[in-house]
Amino acid sequence: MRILTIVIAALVVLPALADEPKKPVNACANGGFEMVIGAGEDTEAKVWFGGNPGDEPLLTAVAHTGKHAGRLVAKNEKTAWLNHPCVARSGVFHFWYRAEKSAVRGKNLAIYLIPMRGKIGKAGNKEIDVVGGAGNRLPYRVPAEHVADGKWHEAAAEFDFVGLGADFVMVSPRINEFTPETGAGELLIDDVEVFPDP
Ligand SMILES: [Ca+2]
Repeated sequence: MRILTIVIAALVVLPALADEPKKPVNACANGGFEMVIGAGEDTEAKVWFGGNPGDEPLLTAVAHTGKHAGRLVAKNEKTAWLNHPCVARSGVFHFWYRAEKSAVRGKNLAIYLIPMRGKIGKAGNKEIDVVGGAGNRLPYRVPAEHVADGKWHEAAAEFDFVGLGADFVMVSPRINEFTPETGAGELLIDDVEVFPDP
């Protein structure tokens, strides 16, 4: 009787384990900005790289989680940019942002997901731009009502760059690059996730 009980229990438990969904893995190694940007080993796949006009710091302690978030600052119409490569061709893109300032009601603030060809960190990798004008990017544009409201906002979108022949994606927050308007602005970003389709 005791043996029979154990066998029945095992038959019930095993299918439940097999059906347990796999936890999605974030393809962005440093989506939360907690690996501090610096020169050194194997940085291409891990760090954010970019530039603010006037060399304003690209990190801030005003974080959504952890100790750091990314920070773009433009004091005029010059471009502020950050890039982080993540290995995915299609899937779900998810992130948090805070729009600190915009001289043009958010119209100069954007978070792009860029389809890329080539190998991360190797010479020759480049944006796939079939339609021209960076038109193959997946754009997220910050709504006017989020500018200077002091809150973190969440955004997510599905993407599919398989048909473009993408090898990876670049997560690319921007001020004043391919935006409908340009001007001064400040944009924070944190907790970036890219979950590739299986
Ligand atoms: Ca963080």
